[in-house]
Amino acid sequence: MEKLSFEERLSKIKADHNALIEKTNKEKFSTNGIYARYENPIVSRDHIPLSWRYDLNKETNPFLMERIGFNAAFNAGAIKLNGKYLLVVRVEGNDRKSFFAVAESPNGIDNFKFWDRPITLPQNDKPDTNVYDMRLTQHDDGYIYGVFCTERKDPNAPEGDTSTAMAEAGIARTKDLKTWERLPDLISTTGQQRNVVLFPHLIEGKYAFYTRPQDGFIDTGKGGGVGFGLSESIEKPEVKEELIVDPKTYHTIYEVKNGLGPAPIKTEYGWLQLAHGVRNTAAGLRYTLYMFMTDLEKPWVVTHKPHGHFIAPLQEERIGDVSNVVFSNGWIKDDDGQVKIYYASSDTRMHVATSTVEQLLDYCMNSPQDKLHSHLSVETINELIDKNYSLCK
Ligand code: M1P
Repeated sequence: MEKLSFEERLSKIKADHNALIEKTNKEKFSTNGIYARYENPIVSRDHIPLSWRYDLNKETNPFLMERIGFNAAFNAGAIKLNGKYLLVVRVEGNDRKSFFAVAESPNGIDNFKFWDRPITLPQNDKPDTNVYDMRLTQHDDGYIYGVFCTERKDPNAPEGDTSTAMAEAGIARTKDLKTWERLPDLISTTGQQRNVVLFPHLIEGKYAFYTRPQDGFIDTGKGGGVGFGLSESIEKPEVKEELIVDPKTYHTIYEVKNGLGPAPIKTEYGWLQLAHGVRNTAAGLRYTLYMFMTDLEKPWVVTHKPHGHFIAPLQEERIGDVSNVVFSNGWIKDDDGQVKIYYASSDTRMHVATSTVEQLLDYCMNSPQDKLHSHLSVETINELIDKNYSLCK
């Protein structure tokens, strides 16, 4: 291939980058009628600004090499602020460290552009080794909270074990996603926590958290299930009791573990909840998304739960750094009831799916439940066939 000069290379890299960011995204036809997928991923490592990657000075970087490499951009929290759709993206460097960076779009489905710099997250006494998967909650107290996983080396790991980690829930708050105040990590009843989400209202005058108690870093052990607990204070967050809202269950799509996605969406019929479920396969773990609803006044009580998965990895979504995974920790409800569901595929890139509150309620309230046995699944299918019988003639 013809060797390009520094200037030619720079101009090509800039043109390709702008074309990617400005590419319009088209809705695909939705066969399921519940939500629609889109043609293109909305954020990927290729969206990372050039000024984070290249030394753009010809003197110090004559080959115009990438000086800092990025591996993935995924698992984003989401919020709409001042009319803009903002994602707090988990960006992972080639060095395996994740951090947070805001990507902004005017319409929530394309033209996502990273802000000039990543988020500077203040550290507390125990510095984070790695941070990821921030859930954003606009709380009644006026702050936007970001609850995320902070990972550090397990102090009890045997000598020579350089991979066993401890996962805890880190908490930071902001009003503009630019300046962040770090609060202490959540203290809870189990050794480890991931997938912790702050509920937007106080309950009995206390801050309420959805949790995911687990015994180990990967294995939930005796723990597992989406939990719920109250904390007297947010400045000294501690949940002394966790009740299980939605347990992991034998031979389901959440048989190994599950965890809440974004903060729930309030509707007149209850809270819409999005979560991920993990099952075993011969090819390893498979992560899919599922939905349920909880009671308006008692958001720890499940009222409706459709069977099986809501979104599973499809086609190119199935392949990536950690294949066969979809994961979501962000969605945005617009004032007109449109819902933008942000999900990552295979720990690699971000996608959007769109639906409405009305469709999601219909899905949750009118889809059959998982009756946990094959013969009962057949019974449910036959009920639908009976209902349709005269209509099919
Ligand atoms: O690799 C899949 C996901 O694994 C973890 O999720 P969970 O805590 O439920 O196992 C997280 O590390 C998540 O970031 C990742 O997408």
